[in-house]
Amino acid sequence: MMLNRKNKGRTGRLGSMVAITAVAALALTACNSGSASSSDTSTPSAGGGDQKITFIPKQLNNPYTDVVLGGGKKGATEAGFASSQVVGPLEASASSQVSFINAETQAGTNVIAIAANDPDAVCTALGEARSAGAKIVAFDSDTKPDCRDIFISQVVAKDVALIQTKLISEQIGGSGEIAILSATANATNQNEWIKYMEEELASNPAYKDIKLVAKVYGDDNDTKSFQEAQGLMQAHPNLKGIISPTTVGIAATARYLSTSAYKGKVALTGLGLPNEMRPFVKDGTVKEFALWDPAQLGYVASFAGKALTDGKITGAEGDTFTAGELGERKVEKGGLVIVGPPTVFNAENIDKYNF
Ligand code: RAM
Repeated sequence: MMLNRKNKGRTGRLGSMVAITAVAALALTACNSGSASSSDTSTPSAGGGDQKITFIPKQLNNPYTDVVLGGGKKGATEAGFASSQVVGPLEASASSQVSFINAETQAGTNVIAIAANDPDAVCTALGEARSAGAKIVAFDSDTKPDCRDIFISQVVAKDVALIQTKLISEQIGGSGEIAILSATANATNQNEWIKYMEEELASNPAYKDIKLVAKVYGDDNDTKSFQEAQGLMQAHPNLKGIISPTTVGIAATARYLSTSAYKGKVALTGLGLPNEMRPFVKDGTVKEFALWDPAQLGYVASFAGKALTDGKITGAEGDTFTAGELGERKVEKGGLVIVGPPTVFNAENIDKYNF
């Protein structure tokens, strides 16, 4: 469990919950097939009347999503929602979340927490949900700011980019061709990180000998990501490194590299789940990568949703609310709430983390 320094002593219980809730969420999504799924996870009310929160992740069947939603469910119970549930598409395509939002509007759900697959495509549906009285919490991947009340962001977006450019530069010795293997082409979060990476590569003299030669999209689909990694190596024989700012992409790319002639020769970094990346760190395919604690993202999103629906905050700059054992959070400019710092994982520390 990763800790925010100021909250260190207080996060133990959340940490022990992560593994349990992640397993439960995995079990739920494993039962789903077809193009849409839902899981009702009603929990007893702790004073929230009949208030309901529904999480709509980018997609189900993504281990990252499962960890986020484990934290979200725990947060929902502690914050006092009468029930929490997860619904969402199996693919992270731009408009795939619209029908789920509409169903929540019909159901009179108090809080819709959404990781947007596209910043614009969800806006009309979210506007209708808000007209019907729902509060909208974006988490992980933002909507256009005027389509939601608040955005729970894992880490300052620019810092997510900077850590990855630094890691790839270190791993390729500061020069050579690199590529980015991202999630979907519309993903708000990945696109913002990539924008900052490109700016940094272009403006920081330390990176003047690094050349970004390709950006490809694995759509947060394991098979497509694996094939894109393979394609990159064929198209760019001089490639020295790959940044994959998505847990699905980095795991698939690591799997491809680990049994190829490029293992240990072509560097791979980005954002990964320690539990998925552990074998590839141990076998020498990957040296270092980064992430934050996904459970904390869902946990804070639930408390933000409760504060909004109770009228305690509006999402305005300077608003504060208490996120359970993670303590007080402040809303920054643009309705932004930052959850925690990124952590870098490598062979020395990876066994300390279980998510
Ligand atoms: C994938 C998703 C998610 C992102 C992580 C890092 O699981 O694209 O949105 O935050 O990677």
